Formats: sequence, structure tokens, C-alpha cells
Amino acid sequence: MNKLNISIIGVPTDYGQARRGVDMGPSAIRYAGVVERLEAIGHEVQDQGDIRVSQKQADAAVDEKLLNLEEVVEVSTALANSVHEVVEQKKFPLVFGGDHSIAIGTLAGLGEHYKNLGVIWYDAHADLNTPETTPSGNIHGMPLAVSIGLGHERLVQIRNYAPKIKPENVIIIGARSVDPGERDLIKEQGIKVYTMHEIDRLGMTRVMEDALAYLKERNVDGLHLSLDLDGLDPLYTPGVGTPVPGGITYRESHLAMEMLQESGMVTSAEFVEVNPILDEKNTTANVAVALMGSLFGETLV
Ligand code: EXY
Ligand code: MN
Ligand code: MN
Ligand code: MN
Repeated sequence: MNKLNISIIGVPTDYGQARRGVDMGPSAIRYAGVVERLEAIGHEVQDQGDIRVSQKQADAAVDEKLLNLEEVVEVSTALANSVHEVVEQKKFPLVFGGDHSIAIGTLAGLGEHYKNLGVIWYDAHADLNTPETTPSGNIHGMPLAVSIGLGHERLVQIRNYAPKIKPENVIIIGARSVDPGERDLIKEQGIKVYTMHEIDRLGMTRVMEDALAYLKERNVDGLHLSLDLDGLDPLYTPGVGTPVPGGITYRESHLAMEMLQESGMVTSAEFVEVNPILDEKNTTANVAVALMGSLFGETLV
């Protein structure tokens, strides 16, 4: 196994959605022992602490289609700069949310370093809404659209370039709640999706083999894992703000992480939507850390 220099960045924000508590995700994940766990595998781990997230500006204009836009732009810009620097130092960025809007910043920080970055989006949702299609106004339902260049200019243009990734290099795994506008975009943009139907039908082994073969065939020069804990069934990860039943199991998720590790392709990762207030005894953060164990090469014997 390849020993990595891992740089942890926490993003304690809840501005991408309406339920409080997800800003405590980074603390919950640290409390679950992530640094010790990754060091025990043999990696060099440096915890950079958290991105600064300011209090809400009381007089910021309210746009029902883009809640907390100013705040999300500010957090995303700071995160993008930090991730950009970590990659420049040849370290592996490992980012903890925070809600999934943080992926806007992570991908903005990665994009300039790759010509052909692959992305695995492990999620119950497609996160492909735009201000025109959003049913909620919550920006955590938009980060994938923003990263392929669709959405509000302030979000799309973070670090002054767009798009951050190519839609045909994106694979969504675990989808089971997709809005009509998102379905249209998936077809239009040629985004590959393994819904729960394919996972049930083919099994996680086939899904991951196909996904990795597809990305290899596309000659990706890096692979980012964006793992939303609501991709798993809420039986295993109850501490998330938008749970959807009928999700990926704990074992299937470990298998997926192990196959990503075996591929040797992953160059960055983020774990998002852990909400300790909605959780039971830090179960969701514990699952996140256990999955990181598999992703980063933990072995039993
Ligand atoms: N599609 C819904 C919306 O845009 O409001 C729900 C989005 C939830 C997004 C989460 C975290 O992955
Ligand atoms: Mn640079
Ligand atoms: Mn998501
Ligand atoms: Mn989700």
C-alpha cells in the first residue's frame, strides 16, 4: 500500500441547507478517531484544522432560490484556496463537511491541477439542481451542477475558471432521490449514474468494477471521491439532514471503499453531511471513519 501524506481540512458550515448541526461534522469525525486510525495504517497525517466560517451577515439579501449565497461563496473560496495549496504541496486532501455545498470549494481547489479529473459522487441525491430547478433553494442540492459549470456565476466562477470538471467524468453511485430537472441534466450532460436499482441488480462488486473501468478508459489523471453519508441507508447513518430509505448497506460501502483503495486511483476525498445533532451516539461519524479506514488501506490480517 502506498503511504500518503494526508492533509485534513475541516469545513464547519451548515449554510448549504436549513438544518442546524451539520457544521459540527468535522468535530464529530475527529472525535471518532480519524487521525489515529489513518496513522495506524502507516500514513503521515496532518490536521490543518478548520476553514474559518463567519457568522451570517444579518443584512445579506435573501434569495429564495439560493439560500445563504454570500456565505457559501465565502466558505467555498477559502476552502478552494486551501485545497489548491495542499495539492500543490503534493499532499492528499481529505476534507470533512459540513453540508455537501462544500464540494463546490473542494472541486474548485482541485480542478486547476488536473486536465481530466474523475469524480465518484456517492450519494442518495444527484446534487444537480440549479437556481431554475431547485425545489428548496438549498445550495447543498447544487454542487455537482455548479462544478460542471451550471448555476449562479458567483459559485461557478470560484477561483475564476469554469467548469471545474467534465460531466462525462462523473459517476453517481447510490442515487434514489432525483428531481425532474436533475434527471434532464443527467441525460443532457451524459453523466453516468448507478442508482439503487443497478446496485441491487448487479451487486456492488460489478458496479465498482464497471465504474473504475469506465474512468480508466477515459484516462482520468486523478480521482476525487465525494462521499455523502446519506448515500448509505439511514439504518447505518441516521445522523444526516436528508435521509432517504432504501440505501447502500454498510458492507457494500466498505466493499466500494476497498475497491477504490485497490484501484490506486483516488487522489482526494471528502466526507460530508455528518450531523451529530441528528445522530445516535456519533454512529454516523464512526461509520465515516470506518469507511476511511477501508479507503486508505486498512487490512485485518
Ligand atoms: N434534491 C433536493 C434539493 O435540491 O433540495 C435535496 C438535496 C439534498 C442534497 C443532499 C445532500 O445530498
Ligand atoms: Mn497554484
Ligand atoms: Mn449530497
Ligand atoms: Mn445526499
